[in-house]
Amino acid sequence: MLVVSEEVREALAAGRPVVALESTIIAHGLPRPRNLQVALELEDAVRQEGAVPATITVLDGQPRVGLDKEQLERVANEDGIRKLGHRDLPLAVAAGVSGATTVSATALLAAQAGVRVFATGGLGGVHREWTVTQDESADLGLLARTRITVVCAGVKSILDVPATLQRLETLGVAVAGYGTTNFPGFYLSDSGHPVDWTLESPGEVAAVMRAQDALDGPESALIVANPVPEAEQLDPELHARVLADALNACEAEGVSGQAVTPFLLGYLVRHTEGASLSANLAAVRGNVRLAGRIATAWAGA
Ligand code: PSU
Ligand code: MN
Repeated sequence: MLVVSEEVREALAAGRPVVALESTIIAHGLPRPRNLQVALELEDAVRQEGAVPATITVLDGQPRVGLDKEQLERVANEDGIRKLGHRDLPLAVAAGVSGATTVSATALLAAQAGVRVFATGGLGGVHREWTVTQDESADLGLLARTRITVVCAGVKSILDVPATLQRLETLGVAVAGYGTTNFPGFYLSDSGHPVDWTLESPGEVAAVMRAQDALDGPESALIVANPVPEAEQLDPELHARVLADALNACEAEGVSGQAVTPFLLGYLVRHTEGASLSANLAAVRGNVRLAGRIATAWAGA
C-alpha cells in the first residue's frame, strides 16, 4: 500500500539515518510560494546532517514516503489538496484523492515504513476553547500509540499549552525538553511551563529511544521539544496581542474543525508582517537539523 521511494528504501535497508517530514505544514501551514522553497530547504537541511529526508503525503490515493521534486511541487501548489489526519487515510486512499498529512498521519505512515525520527514545527494539541468545542488534535492520541521520536518546538502557541501537556501526561507520551527545562512555545523559545526531563545531546535522545524499545511498554512516542533560538523567536508582546485578535477573529468567523489551525497560523502571518512566519521557519529548521543528528545517533547505535 505504502510507496517508499528508492532512496529511502535503500537507506533504511542499509541502516542509514532517515528523517520523516510532514506535508501539512507545506500545503496548509505556510503561504505560497514560500512553501515550496521551504519544503526543498528542509530536505536539504536533513541531507546536510548526513540523513535522508522522507517527506510523507498522499498523492492520487497513494500514501508516499519520500518524494521527488515534482511530487513536492504538487503538495505545495496543487489546488484542493486536502488535509489528512490519520483517520482520513483510508477515505483518501479509497477515493483516490491527494492530501497533505498532519503529524498524526505522517507519524503513522513513517512508523509503518520503519522511519523512527520525525521533524515538524509544532504539534497539534488541546485548543483553548476545548470546554465548548472539544477540539483536541488527533496528533496526541496517535502519538500515544506509535513508536516514533518527534522533534518539535513544542505545541503551537495558539493552543492551551498546559492542558496539552496534561493530556500528554495522561496519554503516557514521553516528553523531554532539548537543552531546556521549560517546554518551548513554538513561535516563542519558552512557553513558561516546565518539563520534567531535559536531554542535552542526540546521543542522549538515542539512549532514551533504545530504552523505550528495551522496556517494551505500550507503543508510544518520544517528544523532543526543541526551542526556537531566542534571537529568532517572535516578539512575545506582539505574539500575545496578535494571537488574542486571531482567536477573536476565529470565533467571530465561525471557523471550526480542521480549518482552525490553518486559519490561526495564517492570521498571525498576515498581522505580524511575516514575523511569525520567520519564527515558525526558524523553529522548523532547527528541528529538522536536530532530527538529522538524532537519526544519525540512532542509526549508529
Ligand atoms: N507545525 C507547523 N505548521 C503546521 C502544522 C505543524 O509549524 O501547519 C500542522 C501539523 O500537520 C499538525 C497540524 O499535525 O498542524 C495540526 O492540525 P489540527 O490542529 O487540525 O490537528
Ligand atoms: Mn482540531
